This record gives sequence, structure tokens and C-alpha cells, in this order.
Amino acid sequence: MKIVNSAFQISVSALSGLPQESFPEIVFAGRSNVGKSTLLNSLTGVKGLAKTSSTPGKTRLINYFLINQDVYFVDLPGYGYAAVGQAEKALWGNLLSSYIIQRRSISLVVLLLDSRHPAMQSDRAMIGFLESHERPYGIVLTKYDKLRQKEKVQTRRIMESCAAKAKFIVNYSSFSGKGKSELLAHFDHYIC
Ligand SMILES: Nc1nc2c(ncn2[C@@H]2O[C@H](COP(=O)(O)OP(=O)(O)OP(=O)(O)O)[C@@H](O)[C@H]2O)c(=O)[nH]1
Ligand SMILES: [Mg+2]
Repeated sequence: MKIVNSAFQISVSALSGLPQESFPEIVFAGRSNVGKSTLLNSLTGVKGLAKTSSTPGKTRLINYFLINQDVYFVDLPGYGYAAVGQAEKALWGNLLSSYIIQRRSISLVVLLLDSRHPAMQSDRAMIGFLESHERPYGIVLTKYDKLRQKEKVQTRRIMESCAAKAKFIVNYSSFSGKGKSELLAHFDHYIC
């Protein structure tokens, strides 16, 4: 897909506040600080569209962006952020899992994993969750610019073994733009 138009739509903190299921939704999920919001800005080419931060826990709401007037990109709060309290963690966990299970208009979950630490326990749990609910998902390995050559080979091998049902695995750097056109081409299958 080619993105010609992107606009922030709404932030919600509860399922009751979600917009009508008028468009297919491509959802960006992953651990806190993995680079979800930065990826969104890189894909749309609009700096500051999604709020980013070097401190984990920046995105705390479900944020909707309307792309090309016909698909939603959804920026989710990250999971696995240690500094939030247990109660808030449980609340987010429930919100995210209920959203992913119940929302019929989700056409694809893009699971972002840090390419330097690709198979952490919380990420494996997320992959298991998506597979058990038969949600189509693809993987983006973020911060690929930080990897050395040897690590690139290892990371790929690990991912292919623990995400067997992934529709795609894309190496991505929001800083260089590596992986952008490849990822947008995959989205073509999920936006009609
Ligand atoms: N080197 C490098 N750093 C990146 C890349 N993408 C994101 N970052 C950095 O990672 C940090 C976190 O980025 P965010 O996009 O805010 O992460 P997030 O997943 O939205 O985090 P939460 O909202 O807390 O869940 C920022 O300091 C970014 O500059 C990348 O491709 N390469
Ligand atoms: Mg964020």
C-alpha cells in the first residue's frame, strides 16, 4: 500500500469507547519501548503523529489513526513494562487481550519484537496468545540498525522457529527506513 493520508482519530481507554468497526484494523503490538509508535511515524512519514519516548510506557491508551480514509492503524500500549503497578498492569493486560479477542475488524496484528532480544518470555506468550485465538499476525524485528552481522543470522533463526504461523517476518529500522516498503507490501493483503 502507498500511504497518502494519515490522521489521528481517537484515543480510548476502554473497549466501550472504541470507534465503530467501519474499517479494517492493522494493529501494532509489542513490549514497551520496542518502537511501535516510532514505526507508525516511519510508515506514515509523519513525525510526531504517534507520541514516542526513550522512556518505556509512553503509550497508555489505544490510539487510532485513519490511513488513506480506508484503514485504521492502531497503536497499542506496550506490555511487560516493569515500572507500572500490578493493578495497572492487570488492567492493561485485560484491555489488550479483550480487544484482540473481541474486535472483529482486526485484519492483522503486527507484533514488534526487539531484534536484539527476539524471544523473551512475554513475546513468546504473545505469540502463543495470537496463535491460540487464530489471529493473523506478522512479525517486525525492530531496531535492526543495532545488530551486528552474526546477530542478524541468529535472530532470524530464532524467530523462524518460535513464530511458525507468522505471515511474514520483516527486519526493520525506523531510522534508516529499512523494511518499510516490504512491510507496506504485506499490508496490501489485509486492507481490502
Ligand atoms: N536505533 C533505533 N532506535 C529506535 C528504532 N525505533 C525506535 N527506536 C527508539 O526506541 C525508543 C522507543 O520508541 P517508541 O516508538 O516510543 O516505543 P513504543 O513501543 O511505542 O513504546 P511504548 O509506547 O512505551 O509502548 C525511542 O527512543 C526510539 O527512538 C529503530 O529502528 N532504531
Ligand atoms: Mg508507544
